[in-house]
Amino acid sequence: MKRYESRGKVEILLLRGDITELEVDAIVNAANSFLEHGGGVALAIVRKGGEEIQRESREIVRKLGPIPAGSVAVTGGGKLKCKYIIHAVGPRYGEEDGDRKLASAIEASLKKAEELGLESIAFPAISTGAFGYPYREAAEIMAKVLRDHDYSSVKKVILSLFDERAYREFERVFDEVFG
Ligand code: AR6
Repeated sequence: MKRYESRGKVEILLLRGDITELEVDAIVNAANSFLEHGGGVALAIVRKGGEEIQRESREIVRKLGPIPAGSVAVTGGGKLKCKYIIHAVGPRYGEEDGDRKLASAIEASLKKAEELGLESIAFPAISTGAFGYPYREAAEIMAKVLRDHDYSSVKKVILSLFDERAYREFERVFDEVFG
């Protein structure tokens, strides 16, 4: 575990492990535009949190259509130890405007948490699994958004890194940006 501070008042924690275990107000999911949670962290969230998360997700897409990369949708947390799941749609690595869309997905998650008046939020490394982003590039984008966000209700941001290499890459980048 490693602890940083953003803007002198917001705690940023890097943790190794499974995001579905965390007790926070909101867990961010690395979703696709159809909110079909078929693999990776999304599947882990539905497996542990229950099918209601998938059902609620489908209902959102049925009503609003697909969620574009860079945007978010919100469902309840099901059986997880969180009030909400913020489904953030990241870009696929190499797609047009990918970096901007990844930054936008992270910023939109934080904005949604502020809008809901939440204090704590946990992110996975969005787009670094099936969507192919190198950890280092994703970490640089994440660190900049967390540094520059205009915080209000959010006091604690956790980054949950699933494997050791992801953790090390994020730590290197976060040491540079926040150290
Ligand atoms: N806790 C924390 N991080 C995790 C967990 C977990 N339980 N499981 C995996 N990761 P991915 P993407 C890490 O593929 O690249 C899905 O099929 C994983 O090691 O989940 O944004 C969706 O439905 C990786 O570093 O998301 C979409 O179709 C990171 O989470 C698509 O994948 C993200 O990997 C989204 O692709």
